[in-house]
Amino acid sequence: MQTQYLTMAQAVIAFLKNQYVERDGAEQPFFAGCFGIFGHGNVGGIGQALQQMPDFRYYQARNEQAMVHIAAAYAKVKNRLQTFACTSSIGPGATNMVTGAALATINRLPVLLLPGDIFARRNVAPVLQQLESEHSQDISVNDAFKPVSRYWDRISRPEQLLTALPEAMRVLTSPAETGAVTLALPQDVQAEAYAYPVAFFSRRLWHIPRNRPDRHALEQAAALIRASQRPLIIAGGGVIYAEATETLRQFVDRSGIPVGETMAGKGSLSYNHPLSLGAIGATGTFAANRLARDADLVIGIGTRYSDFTTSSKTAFQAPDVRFININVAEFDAAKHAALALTGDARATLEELLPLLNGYQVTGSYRSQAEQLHAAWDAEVERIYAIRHEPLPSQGELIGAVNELSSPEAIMLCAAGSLPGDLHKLWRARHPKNYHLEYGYSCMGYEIAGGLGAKMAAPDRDVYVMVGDGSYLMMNSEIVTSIQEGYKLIIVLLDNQGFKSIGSLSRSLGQEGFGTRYVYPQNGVLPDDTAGKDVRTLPVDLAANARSLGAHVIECKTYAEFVAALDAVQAVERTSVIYIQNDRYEGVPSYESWWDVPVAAVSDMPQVQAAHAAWAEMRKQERYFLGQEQQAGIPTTTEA
Ligand SMILES: Cc1ncc(C[n+]2csc(CCOP(=O)(O)OP(=O)(O)O)c2C)c(N)n1
Ligand SMILES: [Mg+2]
Repeated sequence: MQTQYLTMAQAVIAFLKNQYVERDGAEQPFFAGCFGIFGHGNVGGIGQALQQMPDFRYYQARNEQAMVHIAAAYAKVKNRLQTFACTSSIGPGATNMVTGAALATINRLPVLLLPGDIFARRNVAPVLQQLESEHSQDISVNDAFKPVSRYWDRISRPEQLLTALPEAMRVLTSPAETGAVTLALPQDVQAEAYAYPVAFFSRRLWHIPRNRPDRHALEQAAALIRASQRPLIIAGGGVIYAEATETLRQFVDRSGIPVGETMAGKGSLSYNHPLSLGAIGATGTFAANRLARDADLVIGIGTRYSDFTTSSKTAFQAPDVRFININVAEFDAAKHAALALTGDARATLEELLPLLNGYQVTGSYRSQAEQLHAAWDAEVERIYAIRHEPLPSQGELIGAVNELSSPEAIMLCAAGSLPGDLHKLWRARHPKNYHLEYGYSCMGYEIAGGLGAKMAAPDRDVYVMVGDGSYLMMNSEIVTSIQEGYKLIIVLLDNQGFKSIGSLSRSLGQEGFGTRYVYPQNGVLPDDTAGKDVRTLPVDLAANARSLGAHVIECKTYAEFVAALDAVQAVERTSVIYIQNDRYEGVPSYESWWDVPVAAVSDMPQVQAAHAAWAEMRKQERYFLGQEQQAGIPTTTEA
């Protein structure tokens, strides 16, 4: 057997650069390179290997969490067919990646994490940054990755790579299993050498399948659809990852079944299709939510039915509503006691189409859907046209970005009040136009994610929409975008704190406590009852962005904002458009609900009132049990 004497770390990189994927005949390398931050836990191992193999491009990040976000966003834009590896030192460098791992796993996005780990040989322990345990020497902080990884391993002998790396690739490239994969690499073993079989480093092609569902289930599904009176499609992220949007459009055109979209699925159908109802669920439109309420058949495609999609299980109120779920993951396909079509979204819709030959929803149902579509469009128009003063409203600023950005652009966001407003208001013109990380809704994803998106689609303009809270949590990758020459257009909306949680807090009767960025008064942070009677902080976010190398345009009015969106086109590097907006002028919710617990006991009458309203809404939450639906199943605590 031919062997090659390499360090474990060199073997990792030599293996990774030879992994390719293929779907529908198109081949590409699975890894676009490696992001990393070096410390004593990886500098002499993976760091040395990357230096020796410059054809596997190394990128510097500023924060380990951020680099995982970059990789996840990149993978999302690439429909999960390509990603980055991420290398960190041991200890804090490693645990900084845990949040990123959770985000990737929840959103079903492939990322490969290579945290350094404590010495396998142990004799010099405790090493710098080592967590010691008195009852085991086989524990390190990297064990914290286990619940947030789809595959986790620790490489304590160099030859373990021979079985670990293929498993890592199997999971990363599996449409159903994918998420974060963590290989903890002890710092001593990284630098140890071993005679690896040369065959281990030969080019390997991973075929990404388009699995087809069981034939019998397909026939049953066709029969259920034919028998339904008020069917509704919920399009989730799986539609976009499977590149099923064109097939979905055909399916909708032929059947007349209207479509509501989840956060990850928005853009599945162009916003101006007459059967597009836009966003569904807690942040949905009245169009989608009204049809969901009375639907007798819900066809979920590539959705995992988060509480935002189901309005905390209150969205579907028809007593005998049934579900058909098309999903690559059996786990998601089975949700809500559905008829499970376990398979790729595109392949499954292709199989279903001929079985529905001649089928159409009734004319009255179709025209109801089309009227709702038009009515919703008018509502968007109304909100885009608000000119709030002195500070503009978020809705009008979203309208300006939507209308003044190229239709080919990517708009990206993750947390705050923006996601809900964007879900309702953004007019998605292509499947990548609307990029929301809303599985984890992680403050700090925005700028890092924007960089990942831009690296994945350098020909598209990338608009990062970010609140002041998220901006303060992680703005460091502005520097990386400048270093690597990827231009981001960052729209920074400053409302001096948490508009989102402020409004949530008020809805619970709590007056926005702890959500404003103001000085304390008499040892307490003022809430919304203090009104304007507060001292604001001397923080200058525009100057902050400028100090990181960004081109900054500060605006005060809607007109200046519009001018800035135009001016930014001529700038070559990452730019920040800074504007203050109103904390209270919000976009309402439309016939939907989200279950957030309210204190059962309080001295404040508003909290008591909120609790009573909450208890009333909870009665609408449903279990879906299949054939015989049961409404009004008592909860254990309030039987
Ligand atoms: C990492 C993280 N911490 C906390 C939260 C909870 N949270 C959701 S939105 C939000 C406030 C966001 O503030 P900002 O970015 O200014 O947006 P705004 O609400 O003002 O629109 C918080 C704290 C979160 N989603 N992510
Ligand atoms: Mg804010």
